[in-house]
Amino acid sequence: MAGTLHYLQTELRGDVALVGLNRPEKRNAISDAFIAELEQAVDWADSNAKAGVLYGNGPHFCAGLDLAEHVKKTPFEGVHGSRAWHRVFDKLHRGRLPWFSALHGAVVGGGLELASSTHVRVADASAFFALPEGQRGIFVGGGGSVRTARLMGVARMTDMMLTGRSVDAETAERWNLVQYVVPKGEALDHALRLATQAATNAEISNYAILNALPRIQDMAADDGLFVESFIASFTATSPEAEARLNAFLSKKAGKVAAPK
Ligand code: 1HE
Repeated sequence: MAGTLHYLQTELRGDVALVGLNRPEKRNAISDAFIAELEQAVDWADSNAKAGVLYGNGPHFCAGLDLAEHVKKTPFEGVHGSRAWHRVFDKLHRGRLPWFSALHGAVVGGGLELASSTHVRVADASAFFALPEGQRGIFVGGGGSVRTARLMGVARMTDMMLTGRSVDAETAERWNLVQYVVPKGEALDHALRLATQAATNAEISNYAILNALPRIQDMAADDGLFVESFIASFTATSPEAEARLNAFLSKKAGKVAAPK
């Protein structure tokens, strides 16, 4: 897989799949062919890794939808394009692996929708976030109205889309768009460290975290508690859980550390 794609760079680092957006001359703008390759890369990562890191080559993470390609599409082609983004981003968001994104420079439009499909976002101090769809005469089409709106809330997303406002990394962290802000140039290393750590978790726990938490959030409280009890019991009775619990009880597993 490594080196066989045109728009993406893939590499395995231990149990972590690194996927680099690699169309820097167009600021990693996402075309149909780009989305098709991203699907291949996610499938490859699912089969070969226990966690993934997404990052962008060049001065920006991602400029969003390839507007040069989009302007030539019919409305129905646009629908199919949007549905392809949904399918691929859903593979990221509710798939097998925890995905970490390393963000720098522009994280805009579909680039922010892509980042919203990863589970943990690490921004460096150069990152800025915007949803310029309103200015371009279009709407979000890569799952932003579902995922990005759930992260920062509808009021903030409405403001960003109506006013074209761009927000910096610190604001994005306050708004729950990203979980970490690190110095310029350090996002990839930081995301890789986090992914390496997550890759050591029990796979069944990671799967439940990725697939159950967002679904339970969308349920009524009573339904969520009921579903939670079954997932808790199912994961706790797995052989891997038994081994990990016994390792702790026999003092062979690490304790929880206080934050530094
Ligand atoms: C592009 C794109 C693109 C750059 N589609 N070609 N996204 C946007 O509205 C963002 C549009 N882009 C920008 O605002 C800027 O390019 C950036 C702030 C991201 C970067 O600025 P800069 O100065 O580093 O680069 P540049 O000179 O503007 O761009 C370099 C080249 O990339 C240039 O092409 P060139 O042939 O003149 O060299 C740009 O035209 C090209 N380029 N961005 C196509 N997006 C599923 S729905 C999602 C809806 C959306 O994503 S809407 C938001 C679209």
